[in-house]
Amino acid sequence: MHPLKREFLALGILALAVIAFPAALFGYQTWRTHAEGVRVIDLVGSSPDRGGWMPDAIRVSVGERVRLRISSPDVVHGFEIPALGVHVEEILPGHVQEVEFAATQARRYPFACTRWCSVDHWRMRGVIEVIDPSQPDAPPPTFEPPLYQQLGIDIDALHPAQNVPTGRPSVARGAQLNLNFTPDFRTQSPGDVFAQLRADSAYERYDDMQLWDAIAFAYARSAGNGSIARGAQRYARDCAACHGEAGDGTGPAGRDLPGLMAMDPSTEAHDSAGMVSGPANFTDAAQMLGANDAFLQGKVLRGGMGTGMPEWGSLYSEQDLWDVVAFLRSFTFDIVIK
Ligand code: HEC
Ligand SMILES: [Cu+2]
Repeated sequence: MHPLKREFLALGILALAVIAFPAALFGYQTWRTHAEGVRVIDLVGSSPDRGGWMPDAIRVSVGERVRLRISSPDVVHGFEIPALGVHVEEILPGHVQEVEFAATQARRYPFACTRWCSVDHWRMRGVIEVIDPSQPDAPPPTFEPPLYQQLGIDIDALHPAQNVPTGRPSVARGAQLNLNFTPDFRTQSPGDVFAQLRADSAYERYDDMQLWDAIAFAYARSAGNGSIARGAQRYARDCAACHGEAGDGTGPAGRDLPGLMAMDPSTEAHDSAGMVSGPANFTDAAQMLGANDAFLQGKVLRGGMGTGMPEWGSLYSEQDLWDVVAFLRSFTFDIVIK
């Protein structure tokens, strides 16, 4: 071959490698995206101290088919868009997990990591904003105010019960008593119910502990086994790292949280300035029995606003919130979870 010809050939091959191959790849990807009518979005999840979700805000249109290609450069994460029923159990470092969805409603869909990937894990959240191109300025959907607001409850106030049982109220013992009352625990705290029963002459022959047992039983019955069991799973996944497996507020991720709100020094962990510096202790019977379910649900829904208690209202359904609240009662009442 003539040396010049050889050079042209080499150049030709080089050009093919430099231009044609990437172009073909690009073309393939665009073809793949468009041919299937799917918009592909890469989502990278790192622990919050390394940046969290990137991107953490995604904008798509109503009805648009979206494929998320999720990967992790550091540790194992999970992924969830609760309101769309999208759930990925595990995102292993170095692997790409794909999920698809199409949202039919124009609204914000928060998403989150579901694994305790670091102490700051609960900050690993993002949002998918679904817009309707034909109505870009449509007002956001209105929601009914949560029960604690409707009842005018101050969820930042202390709430000790007037009376505290000498032992742990037992659902099993309460069942034996066969007392028939069905309080509304959403609006009445167990302490309120106790005060009413104690003031009622019909219950004179029962001692205080018996009344508490009966209240524990009435609570377990009204919440239902399924709700308490589902709440137990959520608690283990989302709360135990701060509040502790035993509910005593000593979880590893609960240390060194900002404590901006001074509560009662006798009931909560405090820093040197006397501020609340730790997660609530659910084995503190006085506080728990003095709170109705609307209070507890409100706190979980809204969060602590600066105390380190995250808000869960954007990720949990109404039922999820009541479930986890029902489970919190098992730290005060002796409930067998089936
Ligand atoms: C990052 C740590 C952290 C996580 C995770 C966390 N909490 Fe908390 N939580 C706190 C702190 C700190 C407080 C105390 C300050 C406050 O009440 O805002 C608190 C307070 C609360 C209270 C108020 C108790 C009372 O008597 O006033 C409830 C109820 C509660 N948490 C429930 C939950 C539930 C349920 C979850 C899981 C879905 C959860 N928390 C997850 C840190 C956390
Ligand atoms: Cu995480």
